[in-house]
Amino acid sequence: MRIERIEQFHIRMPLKHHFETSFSRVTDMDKIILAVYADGLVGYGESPVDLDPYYSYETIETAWHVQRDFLISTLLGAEVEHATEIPWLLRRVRGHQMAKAGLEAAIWDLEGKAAGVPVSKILGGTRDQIASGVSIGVQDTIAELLEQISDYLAEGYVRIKIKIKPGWDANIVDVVRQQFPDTPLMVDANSAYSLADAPMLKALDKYNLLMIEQPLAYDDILEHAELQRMLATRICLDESIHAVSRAREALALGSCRVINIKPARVGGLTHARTIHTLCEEAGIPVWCGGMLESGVGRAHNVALASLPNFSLPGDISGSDRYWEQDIVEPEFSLNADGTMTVPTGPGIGVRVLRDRLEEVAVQRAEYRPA
Ligand code: OSB
Ligand code: MG
Repeated sequence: MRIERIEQFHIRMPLKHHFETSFSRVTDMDKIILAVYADGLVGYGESPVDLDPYYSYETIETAWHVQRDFLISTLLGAEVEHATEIPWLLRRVRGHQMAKAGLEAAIWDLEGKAAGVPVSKILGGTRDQIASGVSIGVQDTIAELLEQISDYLAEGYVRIKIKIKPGWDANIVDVVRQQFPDTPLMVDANSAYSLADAPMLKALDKYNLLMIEQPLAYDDILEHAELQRMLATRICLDESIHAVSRAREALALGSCRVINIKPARVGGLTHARTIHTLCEEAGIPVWCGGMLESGVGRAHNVALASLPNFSLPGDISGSDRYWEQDIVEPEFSLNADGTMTVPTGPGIGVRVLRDRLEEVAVQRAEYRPA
């Protein structure tokens, strides 16, 4: 297929409930949606960048710029047979993984639509349903946190992740565990600690957590290996794994026993699948993380999570956990057993609501070959 036209949308949707991590609190979600046109079809992808460079160095503005001035100009007019060719086509631009991933995702959708096959199947997915967990931010009070946990468990979520930060960590886990002794529970520190905090992290061993996500620096591999040797609880890496090479390093050094794969963080679904398989060969389970994506990014995440080594519940929650109305139909929703069904239609398998997309867009641009 020949890429004829590309659109960018900066969308903003108010969150039902603020989301606080160790690095920020957000009340709206801002993301970039890409529409790529070829052979009379349109494919959609999402770059789940934030307004600020706190989770990653990429922001809405850097991704918009790198896409507009470098990536989109490379893709327009290009003949592409498979989405797996995209990382190679875009290799001249270093880093900017999320900017690249949104474009690659749109081409995965296009490839699926052209072939009449779901993206999950092209990727090699084997599951019809994926297990759904929920990631709960830092709250103003412990009572609010406990209430949110009970509400999400009542809805059917099969795994609870709570965000921790200095002052909201072992004390909070202790209260949560008293109230929910058997719930599959984990914590995510988003790089809030250093090796000097090893005693507090070691003290978490007694709470039977599924794992501790990204306790140390956002780009660290070495100190996590040292910390993992000190802990009984598994370490899961998120931020540190921003490329296939970083996964190889972490596996070689024993920096973690689980990896959270976010396709956008590693440069797209092609690289995400490679990491999935490297981990499988190393006996390391993976799960699919989230970046508060709209239904477009969520659809790609669900497709990826249908691969066999995604054996732990991920952060892929129902659309209604985030906002009043999504930009796709049907919305992603939880089944009674805490699973989410992998769409079976061509491409991402959900329809993008064009009117809704335009309604939530705060900026848009369109590009054609020069
Ligand atoms: O660290 O996993 C994270 C959201 C934004 C940035 C980083 C993270 C998260 C989440 C939310 O934990 C997961 C989701 O529900 O999308
Ligand atoms: Mg995380």
